[in-house]
Amino acid sequence: ETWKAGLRSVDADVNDITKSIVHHIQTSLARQAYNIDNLGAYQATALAAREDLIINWNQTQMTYTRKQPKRAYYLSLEFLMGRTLDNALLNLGLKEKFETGLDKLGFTLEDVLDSERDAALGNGGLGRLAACYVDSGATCEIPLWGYGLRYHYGMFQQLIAPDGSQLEAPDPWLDNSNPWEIPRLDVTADVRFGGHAEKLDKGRGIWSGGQEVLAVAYDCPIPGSDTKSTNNIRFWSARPRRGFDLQSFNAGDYDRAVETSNSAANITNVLYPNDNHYAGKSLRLQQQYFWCAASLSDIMRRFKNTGQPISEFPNHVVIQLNDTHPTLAIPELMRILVDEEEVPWDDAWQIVTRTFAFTNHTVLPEALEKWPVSLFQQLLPRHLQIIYDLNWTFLQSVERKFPGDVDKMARMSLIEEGHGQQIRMANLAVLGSFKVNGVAELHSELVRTTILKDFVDFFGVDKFRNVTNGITPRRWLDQCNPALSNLITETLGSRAWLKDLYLLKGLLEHESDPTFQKKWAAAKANNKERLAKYIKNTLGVTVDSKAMFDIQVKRIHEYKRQSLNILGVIHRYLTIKAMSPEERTKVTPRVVLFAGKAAPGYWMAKLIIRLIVNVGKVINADPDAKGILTVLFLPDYSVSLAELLIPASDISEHISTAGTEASGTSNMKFCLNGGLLLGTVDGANIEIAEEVGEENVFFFGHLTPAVEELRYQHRYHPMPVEKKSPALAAVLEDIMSGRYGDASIWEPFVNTIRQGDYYLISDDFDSYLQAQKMVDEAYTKDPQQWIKKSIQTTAKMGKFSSDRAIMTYAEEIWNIETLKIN
Ligand code: DL6
Repeated sequence: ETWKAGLRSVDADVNDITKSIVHHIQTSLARQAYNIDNLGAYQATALAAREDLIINWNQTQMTYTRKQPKRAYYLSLEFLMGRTLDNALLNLGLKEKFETGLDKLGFTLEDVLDSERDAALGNGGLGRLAACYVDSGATCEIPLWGYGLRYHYGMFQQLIAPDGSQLEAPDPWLDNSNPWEIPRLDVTADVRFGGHAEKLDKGRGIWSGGQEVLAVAYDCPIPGSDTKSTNNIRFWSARPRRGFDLQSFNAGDYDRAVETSNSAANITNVLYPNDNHYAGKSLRLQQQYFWCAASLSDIMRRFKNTGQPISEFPNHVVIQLNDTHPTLAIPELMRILVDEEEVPWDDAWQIVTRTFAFTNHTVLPEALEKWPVSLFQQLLPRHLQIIYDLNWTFLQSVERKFPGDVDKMARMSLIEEGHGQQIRMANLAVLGSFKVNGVAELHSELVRTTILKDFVDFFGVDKFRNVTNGITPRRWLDQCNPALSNLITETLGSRAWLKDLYLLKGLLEHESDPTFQKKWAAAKANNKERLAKYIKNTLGVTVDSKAMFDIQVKRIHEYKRQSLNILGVIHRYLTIKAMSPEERTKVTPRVVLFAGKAAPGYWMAKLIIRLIVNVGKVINADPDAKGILTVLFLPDYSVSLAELLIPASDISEHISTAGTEASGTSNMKFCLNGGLLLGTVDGANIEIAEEVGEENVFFFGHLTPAVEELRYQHRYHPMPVEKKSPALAAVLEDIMSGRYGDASIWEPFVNTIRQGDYYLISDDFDSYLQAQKMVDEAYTKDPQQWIKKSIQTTAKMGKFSSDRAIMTYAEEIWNIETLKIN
């Protein structure tokens, strides 16, 4: 009834929409329609669209309450959402009508969409994956909620100083208010820190004292595409339990009273800007516990409302742990069950181990979380007792299975012994979960055979599996690339491909049709021009949109080897410099684009950015390279910038040292948009090649099994770069010549390659150049063939929809059913 009583559906009238926007300008924003800027128009439009989302949201939640399906919860410290308005309008099927409505009011939808600030509550792939998964959950009508933290400051803003260095500025993204969140000031949880824990009989305990912090819920509706199913991410914000520390206040110590309230609110202040790197900060542990405790209390309350006995918990609830960050949810659920619900210890452990599933996202040792026992003792004394008790029983069973294998026991223990004991979160996550998965075939295999091998021996291989990542085709094609999306829809005759990505295969019928090829090329050209315009507006640089666009965008990390790319660029530059003017006319013109943030404390990554910027400056100013090579670093990479860059690539680079990139997801985005892939045999690159055909990707470099041996060689039998790769030696020499700035600046970087070369730059350099040569030839010699490759690539990307990935979780891990919302 509410639905019919005046809210829009897909057949809404444009006048309704215009009225609703004006209504929000006047009443929600308290402004006049004739005196409103783009930001105001955006806010009013968002509020108008939100009404539709909320109606669907209510309907969805009501259905869940009535039908009590088993529900999945995705616990992720990061949700890299980007902008919401465009996505919401597309999913509601109302984009065109809003466009017309805004036009009537004198605004362009494009300007209005551009006024939205990105919600950057994540670092990179892991957080963006979570955002794609909730989109797919709603689209596939799965009862799936996300739980996260409402950071006041998102991912820092990246600025580039005149000398090329990265500078960081805060991202107070909530300053203009956030129309997409619904504060639930009545949905709260008390979260305790510190105090002391006492053990009672039968494993039970009491935890008291310390400081209590209040978690307050903010809900963000997640609409599915072309369905009423609208799920939720519940973000927690920290508040002091009482406004003040009353004791200090009464004692006249006002400053101290304010400090307590500040320290509580600090918990959700800022997102830690580390990607694939564990920093061990106490506040981060507080964030993790705050979020796990609030989420579990919420989940438990909802479960109890069903009236089911506690033993039924795992039949109604499944919790996916996005990496080890939410591992504390395991001892927290134990604590709730044993201490609060008085469930016997063994029964409680049964419930816990039927509730959690764990996704590992990296095998890099520097990313594995280990928390000092001393910190736990101070902040979470009861959880420490629970972990010790779990470990005691666990190690006994290891001993029974592998008698006398003390090394194995030491490796598998939840506690690492050393100068100070540390808690191994990955071991705890595996012990407490019924399934563990990696994020691409190769990665899952490496998880099974390296970091978790002992656990595979102990639990059996069935507990360990793979779910290859995916991306949502709604945002990553339909929304970001309307030119191509429209062409695909026109060619396939409907938009059904957006919810069944395998339908893209239908494009293959047209791959040789010159008219279709022309249209395909025109869409790419359009996207390149759009990007060139952005570059002109932001950097003041003119790039030739007819040149090949070669793009590498991702976090800056040594393992991702932006260094290999820039060294290759210098090689290209030196080759051009050595050519005659006549020879230069035969060079395939290239625009090489980089973007990505370095963790503020990652000195070498920041030096790599500085090198890229300075190499770009020299090349872009050199008349010898004019028109054939342009190199740019685009500052402040974000989801929105990715939406502009990805559709414009001819070739994109995914060139990590083999075995280091768990999956990668931008590789999928580029290929879905018809960009070809240049990469190593790593992560999801391998499965992309399997799907699109090896003839359509440019592979190079050593394979994973060779890596260990090569590293051994570097350590014990180093070979001078001059001997291994004269081409690389010439590049390093050029850097040290001072052409790009004083040699002393770059020396530490050059030394990483000359000494140790952990990421195997010197081993892969020549093969990289060879692959680049093949890219040049393929692009220049037969442009039509290139277009065909591009069509084939898009057409064969069906597997990489996050709908496929989320359905695999639902059917094969969560054992959960879809639920239609009427
Ligand atoms: O699974 C999402 C994403 C992968 O695509 C990347 O390959 C991987 O590096 C990333 N992993 C992390 C791990 N960080 N932590 N913690 O971000 O996950």
